Amino acid sequence: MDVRETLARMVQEKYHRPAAECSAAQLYAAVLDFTRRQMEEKPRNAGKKKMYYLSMEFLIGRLLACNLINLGLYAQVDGFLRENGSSLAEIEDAEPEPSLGNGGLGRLAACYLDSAATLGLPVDGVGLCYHFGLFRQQFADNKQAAQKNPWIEADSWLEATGKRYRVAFGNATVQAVMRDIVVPGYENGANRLHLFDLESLDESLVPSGGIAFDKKAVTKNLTLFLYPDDGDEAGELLRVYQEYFLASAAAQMILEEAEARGSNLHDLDAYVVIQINDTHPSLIIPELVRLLTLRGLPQAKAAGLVANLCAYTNHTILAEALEKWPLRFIRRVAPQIVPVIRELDKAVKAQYPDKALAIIDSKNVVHMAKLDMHYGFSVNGVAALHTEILEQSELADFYKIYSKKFNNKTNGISFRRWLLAANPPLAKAVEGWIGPGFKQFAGELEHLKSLQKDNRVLESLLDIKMQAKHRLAAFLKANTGVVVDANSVFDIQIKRLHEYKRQQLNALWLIRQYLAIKAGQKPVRPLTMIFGGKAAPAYVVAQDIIHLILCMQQLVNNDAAVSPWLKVAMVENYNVSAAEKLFPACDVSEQISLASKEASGTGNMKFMLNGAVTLGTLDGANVEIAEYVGEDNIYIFGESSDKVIELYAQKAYDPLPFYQEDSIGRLVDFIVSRELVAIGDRKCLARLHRELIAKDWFMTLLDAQSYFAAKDRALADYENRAAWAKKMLANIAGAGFFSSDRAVAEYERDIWRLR
Ligand code: NBG
Repeated sequence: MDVRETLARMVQEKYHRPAAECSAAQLYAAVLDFTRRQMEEKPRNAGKKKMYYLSMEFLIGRLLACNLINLGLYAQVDGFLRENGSSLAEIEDAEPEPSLGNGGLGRLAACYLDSAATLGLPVDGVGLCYHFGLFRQQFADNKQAAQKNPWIEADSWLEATGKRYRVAFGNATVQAVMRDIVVPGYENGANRLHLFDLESLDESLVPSGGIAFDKKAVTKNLTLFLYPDDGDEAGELLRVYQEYFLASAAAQMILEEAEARGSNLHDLDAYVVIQINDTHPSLIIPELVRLLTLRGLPQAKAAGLVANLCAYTNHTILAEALEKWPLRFIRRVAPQIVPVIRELDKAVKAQYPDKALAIIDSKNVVHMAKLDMHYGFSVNGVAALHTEILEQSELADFYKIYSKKFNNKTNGISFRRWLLAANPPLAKAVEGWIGPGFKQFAGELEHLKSLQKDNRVLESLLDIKMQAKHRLAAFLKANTGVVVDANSVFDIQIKRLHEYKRQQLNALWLIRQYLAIKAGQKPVRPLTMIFGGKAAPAYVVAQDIIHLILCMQQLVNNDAAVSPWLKVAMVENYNVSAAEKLFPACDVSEQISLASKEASGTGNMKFMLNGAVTLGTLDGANVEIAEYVGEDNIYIFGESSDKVIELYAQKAYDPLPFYQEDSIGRLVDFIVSRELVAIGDRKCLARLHRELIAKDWFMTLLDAQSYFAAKDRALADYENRAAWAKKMLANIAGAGFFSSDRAVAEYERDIWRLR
């Protein structure tokens, strides 16, 4: 096929004019058609046994560039566009970004689909087709407002499959329609992402301007939003409805496909593996048992089969994410699975009288993680430290009885998206230095280590970083209105807003820097502090932290004595597309969670791969990053996870003594200073101030001094540009382990065993 000729013809047929006369949106739509056709021609990864990655979230991001890279067509398509006065980078902005995920968990799912397809494994994703996704974030009055985020257009990656499944609820029956997105592997076959949509969905339930809707109208609202507000009972019930909708449609589809591949259902575990991504899809377990018994299998046999084919990944130790549903909720949503859950629980209780192990507790609450651990053959955490914490404390009761089920799978990221697509200049330079092998075998990045003393390499690393900072500066100007200096240090914290991630700690450092400059202590080089992330609408403290950062942004950037030395830019509606611009341009990567609380983190990996140096606690995958780069190439601070776990166990943490130290207290008090209250909302600021002093559940003040010292050290080191470039190189060279190809290969070797 001649790519240019085909594209020219397709554009002409679609728009009756030559490409040079088409708008970016028209070119995008034509290239989309072209790419979809190429993807459909890819053979589907196949095999007797198939793996289904079940997840409420798939944060796939824009697909055009990555799909073209995987098809090996990027350069040719870009060439065609350039000949016609455009480029891929230019038309890319016409692609709406689906926001089918919240953060790391959903993005991980997307990276794993890419890697599984690349490794030729028959692995399909299964999730929901939310029309308005997670909300779109807008800033007004220094606060976050939530809007809907529609992404489904006439021209889209979605394909109709014609498949429909009936899902019966207690009070209604609905149809789940299956829509597919093809997932092409890098120079390999393709898989599918199946997204179930509610046939009777009614988008008009959501008035424009906001995200409120009738949460009780489940036959019309199920696939409107990801994570609708669950602050009340109707919201909680809606979550259970969504979860059962996914579980039931998925179970039916999986059985249908297994039979088509030759299973007689009694041997289902030889045909199917299901990875349950956090507890949200756990209802697949009772639903499969129910369907199998309806097909004539005895209950015990069905339960045994299901326990042999389900595997559970835990993505957090935060209690709020280990779901527990009152049995009465499940009875309302899907009464037919209640007897099944009771039977499963009864069998557990007969074997293990210990109350801590029961699926249904004495208050008639169903513990989803416990269901997964009893009726699954594998339980994994997502970084070495996280798995250790699961085994030794959070899930210790289960580790005692099921130690063989437990295993670790440290997360990974797709190098195609986070290096090849997001940072072409760096990818090209690396290829020039060590050859193209790293694109398929990420471990080859290690060869970069031998170039540590090569000044030309170090200089071009700095140069590539500078170019990326210029590109980000243009993006920040458009997105936030803030004009930043590419010569300043770019310090970036991008991730969901949550107290355990401690954006508030970073904000205290910002206050400290602001006050220092006000007092006449100018730094040697200006600094740009960049933030990005959404806060759950019902999470008040997280909203208050956003408010503080935005107020500081206004205060700092408008102060003529300070702004030449310090700028703040909080990206609005942080998403995958913004991330692709942010990661390549970062100097200092903020990974400052309270030790023990960040299960893994994956942004930390994207930063290191793009030559940023981590400033972080020994938490999640930071621990492994530190091992791979060596202590000279990372800035570690703060109390250990052991110490933190002990403080929680003994209820021994009190922020007050820290607050009483003047060097910290004056920063905390600045939150309610005259300057800030004049800009912001006194109530929000006072609430945050009080929270830090009276509760500080995630121990911000505990690590403040050591954080400040480590950050000061990093900024001082930055001035030795050659030494810093070596740190950058060491980070890129050490990143190979964090490829999702490695992670998925481990899942295959230890859990899925598809081959
Ligand atoms: C998140 C963790 C991250 C981790 C990702 C992917 C949830 C519930 N968990 O630390 O907070 O990197 O999962 O495993 O979103």
